[in-house]
Parts: sequence; structure tokens; C-alpha cells
Amino acid sequence: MNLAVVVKGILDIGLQKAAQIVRYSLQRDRLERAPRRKCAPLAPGPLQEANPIEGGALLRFANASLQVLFLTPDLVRVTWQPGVLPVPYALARTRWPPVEVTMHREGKGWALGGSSVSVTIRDDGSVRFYDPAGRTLRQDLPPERCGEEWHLTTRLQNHQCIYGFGEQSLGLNLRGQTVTLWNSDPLGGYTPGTDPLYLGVPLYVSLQPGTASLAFYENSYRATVAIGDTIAARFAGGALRAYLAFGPLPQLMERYADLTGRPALPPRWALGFHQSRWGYKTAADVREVAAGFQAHDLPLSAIHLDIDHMDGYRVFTTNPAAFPDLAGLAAELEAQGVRLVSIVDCGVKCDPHFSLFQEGLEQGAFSTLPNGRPVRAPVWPGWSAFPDFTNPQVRSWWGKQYRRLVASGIAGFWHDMNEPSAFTAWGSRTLPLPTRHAMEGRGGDHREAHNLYGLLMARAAYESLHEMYPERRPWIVSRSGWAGLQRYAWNWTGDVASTWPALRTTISTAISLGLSGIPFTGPDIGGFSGAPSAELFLRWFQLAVFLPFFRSHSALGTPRREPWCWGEPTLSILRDYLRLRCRLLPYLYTLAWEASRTGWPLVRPLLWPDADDPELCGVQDAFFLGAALLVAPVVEEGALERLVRLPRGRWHDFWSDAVYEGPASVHLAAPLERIPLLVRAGTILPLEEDNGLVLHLYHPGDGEGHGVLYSDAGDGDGPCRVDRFRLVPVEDRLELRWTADGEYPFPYQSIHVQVHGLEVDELRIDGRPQEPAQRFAVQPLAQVAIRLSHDSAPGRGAPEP
Ligand code: MIG
Repeated sequence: MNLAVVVKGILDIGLQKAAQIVRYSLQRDRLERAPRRKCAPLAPGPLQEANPIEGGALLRFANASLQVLFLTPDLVRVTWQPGVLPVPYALARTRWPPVEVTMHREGKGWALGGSSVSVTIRDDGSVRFYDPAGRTLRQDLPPERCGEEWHLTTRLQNHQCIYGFGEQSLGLNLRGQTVTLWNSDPLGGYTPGTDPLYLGVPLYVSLQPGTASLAFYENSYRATVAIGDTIAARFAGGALRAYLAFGPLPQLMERYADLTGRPALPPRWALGFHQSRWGYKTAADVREVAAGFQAHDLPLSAIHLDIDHMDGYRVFTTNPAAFPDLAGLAAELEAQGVRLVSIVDCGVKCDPHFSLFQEGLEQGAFSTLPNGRPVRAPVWPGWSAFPDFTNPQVRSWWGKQYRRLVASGIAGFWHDMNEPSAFTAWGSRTLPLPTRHAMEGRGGDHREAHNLYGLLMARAAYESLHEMYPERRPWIVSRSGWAGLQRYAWNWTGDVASTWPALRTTISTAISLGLSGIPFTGPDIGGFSGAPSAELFLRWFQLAVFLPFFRSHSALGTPRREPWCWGEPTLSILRDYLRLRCRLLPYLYTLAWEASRTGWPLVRPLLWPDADDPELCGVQDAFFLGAALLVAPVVEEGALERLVRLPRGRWHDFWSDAVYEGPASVHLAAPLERIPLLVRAGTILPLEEDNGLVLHLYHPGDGEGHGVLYSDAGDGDGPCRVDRFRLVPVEDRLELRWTADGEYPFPYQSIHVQVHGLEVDELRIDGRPQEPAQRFAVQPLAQVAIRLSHDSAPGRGAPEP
């Protein structure tokens, strides 16, 4: 027991709640008390029978059964039983057209042949995957059953790089780490190495030159995964079911999105800046913040209302004294382009006068103890009951509660404490493990439902909001979740410490989440719990400009950190970065759309396009934002420059237009007002500038250049439009070819092209010669031809005679 945490908790919470916390902790211990039996690991035992089934095979061993099923030629599902099969909450798709698979006896086992992957199952239960050239893709030892547990060990090769497992702070490449999958509130400001965090996903990608694979374990029980010379995964219960995909990393992410769903396209405003703070207590506080942004000429998209705004922490209520006219406030802010986002905690105050609690009791909406009584645990409101989101009726009941907030002008929802978290004096900080859950009617306990809780709360909100307001895209940001959360919600990375190491960790946490299918995430800028220096806040802010969720948030009682609190020069630099975010919106929105179609994360590891450079495996202080931008944030106190490891190819400095050739390591200047930022050669980067669109063309060298721009009304599912740009070298010219699809009219009146990396010698627009210029105006769908001056192409060697 951590005494400091308990004492701080008592001070924060008051004596009455402290007594509840102690009582609950004792009760939980009583409920969880069970004789600890030592289990003896049991191998599958000898193979007794093997039969083909459509798309795979069913094998019976003495102590276990194994089903191998090809869902596509490059996606294979493996299921070991005994153990209860998962309710497919993670999955967006459960039906797959049959895949042709051959089966024959081979040596001491069976071989299943598909067109791009084949599988052999040995008589001892070991399983191997091969590519068509016969190279091993994956090698599983015979799994072991130990009581209710399943243990599975997979061999790794030396150069294999392992990323994933959802939200974690153990670093990007997880070799040498042990990950716990049990969604938990780590309390206080967490620091790198804290495990587990709020949102685990039992998934990893494995990368090495030549091959890449993805493994998703569809098992929601508590698990530990030790990643050393092998990956040793231990699940506390359930059947052992894994989905294994093989192919290049972008294809793996598409396959995983086929399986668990693509991220919902967010409303465009959600990509703007969000200002939050635990401690905006009244409408006047909120007005003052909005006015501050206006007065200092700072663009703002949303303000978040934390638990302070509720009536005694009763979920879905508003303190009437502090917010006498929430709808009026929301309308006033909306006129300034600012939305209100409201926190929603899952615990419902056990208060006989609280209608939601009464209703929940009457409908049997709360998770129960084995004796049938609703489980209660202390959270912010004191004793609280916990909706059982594994029950579809409860999801729809809960989902309807958002209506009142939407009617009051709330535009988005912030799900907190949904691991679910309970306040405890010691031991586990969640519901007792024997707590009962409906699991869609088949029944189950908290061991199985725990990790699903945040996912299903998000599903409840998303599905109801979508049904009640079909003309709007639901926007939810959730602290907890599981595989598939991307279909319903964004994430933020919780109560991270206000330290430099925590800033550094933000990068690998965001990459890991993205590779786990959850692309929309971001940290509390400056860290949640403490008092960042101006420098730390600024560097964190500069990083967050390039992350999907761009929000400043901080704990109750921390020093204020709205942009103007810092004085100059910080305020001016923050303003420039807020504006840079606005400039980037067309690019970010296009990436969000791309993610909603492909499942590709916006934030990508440097290995994303090219897993063949082993040096990039461990790079966790830089990332790609989409295909075009390489972001290298400053993560060291006092640093005014940094070393950047460039992948293969040519890179243009965003700020200076200097050109670098990779692979290489280069020192880039990083004075306080600058975050090192590189643009891939051949990029056509759409930026919103001067109330119009500017297409920034970066010389493609000898290859082709590309760009895409997605546009729509910013919300709803009305018409959209996709503009595609190609930059094609033709003889001594570069031609910009612009095509478009879709019904939505082109949204910009003013359009300019800005050329980087080459001198424009001659210029033709739609066939007509123009005065050559580096920046020039065009009309939609313009076809532009630029003649290169001979010495303008960087790195092309000597000018031709
Ligand atoms: O027990 O609502 O992570 O963002 O400000 C703390 C108060 C509860 C935790 C969230 C944080 C939020 C805070 N919440």
C-alpha cells in the first residue's frame, strides 16, 4: 500500500468517502478471496485426429483442440480450446468468404496450404507459418493450459522489432519488456515504465527486413506478455484465439481494420485545438477562457468541462448554480466557433433521489455481485453503481442519457474512469473480479468483462448518438478501451506526469496506439499532474500540433497554463503553433479520411514505409505524420538543436527548404520557436493559408510526386470530394495533374501553388504561358507545367551542358 497516495486521497476526498474506500477495499478482498491453486502446465498432448473444414482444419489433441481458419489468404485465425470463446466485441466483421486451403500430411504433422501463407501443425501442437518461398514467418511452441490459463510462446529472431499493445509507456520497440493487459488507472502523474495503463490492446506487429506480421489475441482476460528472445503470452482465462496477418506494415493495418473496424471519420472541428482544465467550475470561468483566446487572437475549437461542472458528481447533470444556462453558454461559444465537450464518468451515484440511479435499479442496469445485488464502489460521487455495458439494453438506456447534454449544446463527450476505476485504499482499483456481467446474455464475470468496459461504454454512446442525431458524427474521447475502440471513439493518454521523460514517452505511446488500430490520440499538453516550465510546455505543445488529438489539460490545483499565462515570448510562439495547426487542417483532415478507409494511423513509426532499415527500429523520438511529414520534436531540456535519423530518400526542411539525402543522421537547428520538421520529396502538401488553399509542391527528384485533399461539410455524411494531385516529370518539365471525384464543391476561393526545391524557369497554366514565379494563383483542376532551370534540381549532380 502506498501511504502517500492514501493520505492524499483522504485529503482530496474527505473522511466520509475515505471510510467508503476502506470498506470497499475490505469487501473486494473478501469477494476475491479464493484458494490459490498451483497449476501444472499441460501441453496439448498427442494429436488424435485431424480433419479439414472449409477454409482450414480442426485438430483434436489429447488435452486440447485447435481450429485453424483462413479468413483471407493473408489472415489466419487460430483457436485453442478449452475455454469460453470470446463475444466478438472487438470485431467489425465475422463473416468471410471461404478461402481455398489444401491439407496434407507432412512429416510429423499436417500442412495447410493457402496462396500466400501456409501453416504446419506438428503432432505436438507446435504451429508454424511460412511464406510461399518457404521462409518461416512465425513459430509457436505447443501452448500450455494451466488451470484456466493459456500460455503461448512464440519464437523471435534477433532483428525482430516488436511494436504495439495499445497504450503503453514502455518504449516503442518492446523487446526486453513485459506488458500487462489489464486496463488500470495508474494514479497520479504516470512516468515512463508504468504498466499497465488505461487502454491495453492484445496486439503487436513484428517487423524485420523482408517480413512483417501482426498478431491480435482476441482474449479480454488479464494477460502478461514477456517480450525477450520469445514472446510469452499468458492469459488468465478464455479460449486462446489469435488472428495472424502477414505482409507489409500498411497492408497489416488494413487487414486489422477489416477485422476490427476502421476509425470513424471525426467532425472536422475535433482536429482543432481543445482547451481543458480540471477546475473550470462555473460558466464565468468558461467565458473567461474563451474571452482570453479571443483577446489574444488564439484560434480555439473546444473547451472541456471536467467533473466540476456536474451536480455533486452525478453523471449527465450540471450544477445549476454554476451553470444556470448551459444552452445559452453553448450558443454564445458556438457563435465564436468554440464547442463545449462534457466529461461523462461511468459510475452512477447511489442516491435514491437521483433519477438515473433509480431508473438503473428498476431496469437492472447495473453490474451485480454473485448475490444478485448491484455492486457498488466509491468514486467521485461516493458510492456508485456501474452500468453493465455488456448488456445491449443497458447500452441503449445509457446512450439515451446523452440527449439532455446534446440538447444543452454539448458537442462532444469525454469518457473518464471507465477502466472501470474505483477508489481503493489498497490492492486492485476496479470492481471485484466475481462481479457478474451479461456478456450479451451468455453471462460472464469481471475477469472477462473488465478490459471491455471502456470499449462498450463508447459503443453505447456512439450507437445512440448516431441514431439520435444521424446528421452529426458522434465525437467521443475515451480514457479506456480495447481492440475496436476506433469504431467509436478517440483516446487521450491520461494522467501523464509533467516531466521531460513523460514528454518523450508521448511519442511512442501515440505510435503504439496507432499501430493497435487506435489512431486518434494525444496527451495532456504539459503533462497532467504538475507544473511544467514554459520550455517544457512549449516543446510539448509543438509536438502535439502534429498529433491527432491536440488538447491542453491539467489537474486540479496545478498552476494555470492557458497560453497567455506564460507571458512573452512563449505566448507568441504558442500563437504561431496554433496557427500552424490551422494551416495543417486540410492535410490532417485528409489523413483522418484516409484512416477511416484504410485503418492507417496518422502517426507512424519511421519504419512504416520501409521496414528494411534495421537502424530505424528503435527510433522513438521522431515519427511520420501521414506520408509527407517527418516530425522530430525536441525532447531534451535546453536543447536548441537535435540529431535526426533520416530514412532513405530526399527530405526538405519545412522551415528553410534545405535539402537532405537519407539514409543519414543530420543535426537540425531547433531554437525555441522551431520544431524540426521535414517534408518528403515529391510531396504535394495542402495547407490552409491566407484564407485560401496553398498547394506546396516539393520537387520529386526523378520520381513522381503525390498529394490528396479530402473535403466535405466537416460533419454529417453529406457529399464529399477527393482531389488528387500528381507531379510527373516529363522531359525538362514537371507537370502538375489535378483530378477530382465527388459532388462536394471545391471549398476554397483562392488557390495558390508554391514551389519548393526548384527554380521555376518557365510556367504554363492550362497551356497558357505565365510569368514564372515560385508562388502563383491557379483555378480548381488547373494543369500546370513548370520548366526546371537546369541547376535547380538539388542533388542531381552537375548541370547539363
Ligand atoms: O480521478 O475528472 O484522467 O483527465 O481531469 C481523476 C478529473 C479523475 C482523471 C482524468 C483527468 C480528469 C480527472 N479524472
